[in-house]
Amino acid sequence: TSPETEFSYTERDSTLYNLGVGARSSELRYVYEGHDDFQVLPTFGVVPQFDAAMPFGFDDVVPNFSPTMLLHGEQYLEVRKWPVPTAARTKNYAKLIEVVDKGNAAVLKSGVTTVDADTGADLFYNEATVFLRGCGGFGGQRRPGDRGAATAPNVPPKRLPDVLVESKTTEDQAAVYRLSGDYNPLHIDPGFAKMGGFKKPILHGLCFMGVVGKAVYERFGPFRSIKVRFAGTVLPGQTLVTEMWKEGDNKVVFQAKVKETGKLAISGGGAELIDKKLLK
Ligand code: HDC
Repeated sequence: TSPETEFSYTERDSTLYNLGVGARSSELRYVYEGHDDFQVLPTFGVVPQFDAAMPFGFDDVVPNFSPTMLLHGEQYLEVRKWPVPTAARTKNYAKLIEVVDKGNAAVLKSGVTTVDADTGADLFYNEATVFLRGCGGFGGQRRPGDRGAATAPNVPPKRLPDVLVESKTTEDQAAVYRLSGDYNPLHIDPGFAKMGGFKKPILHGLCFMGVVGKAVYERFGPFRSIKVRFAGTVLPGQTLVTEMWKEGDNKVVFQAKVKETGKLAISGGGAELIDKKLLK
């Protein structure tokens, strides 16, 4: 476990995050702090983890690490307080969960707990999986561990989706999203993107997780957890088509495709819904 780090955010950061994952100026509850129902989208919970001090260096745990070859593979987020505060002072604690050897690549999972620095109450828990191309073959474990909802495969049922939502991103989506704390040059610097094997900068995984999470939240309401696999890259300006299936009383399984190519961007999506009556 790492030393704790502090991360504070304000209503301005909440609005900037909402804009970064596709909120429009017509959606006043996301962009105007004076609105009666002003709120930050629940996937904001992935933001504080970026300030956590990781208790390891990539070079210490995998061979051949290169920042240009790092891709975000999966993300699991627990939202432990509703409504999500639109401003808070937080403390963050990070841990290394596991490093999996996929042959060509390594898959590294880390966890970050975020608590309210003033009350000590839990706010968020995150598990991030990074896919480290060219870092495998070190003789490590081949399969990730099973940690319930954090690792559930969330296979969509065979029937047609119950709900389908199209969300167009803008050409400037990554340039805005990065201001929420992921300054990886892969999303803004054409030269860096080329070194990583991409013709141009690609969208942050957590940006399109936010776009898709917004669709899930707006149709199904608050969730206690959300998990995604980043199955394919997305370019700023492309349109995401989110397909959702309600399974039982409190689960939504979802995936998202890039409309322009038909390719999967998010697979194995799952959200565990909260009974709204419990929030009153
Ligand atoms: O799926 C491929 C891909 O390109 N996915 C999209 C990646 C992407 O666009 N991510 C978002 C952008 S990058 C980003 O946002 C970085 C960010 O700035 C920093 C994040 C920092 C987070 C830290 C927070 C604190 C790809 C390349 C990932 C895999 O494709 P292939 O190489 O073709 O793999 P494949 O042959 O299908 O499978 C090989 C084994 O790997 C497992 N696997 C596949 N995709 C995975 C994955 N594991 C985790 N995550 C994924 N996305 C497969 O299951 C397979 O395992 P096995 O051999 O055991 O079956």
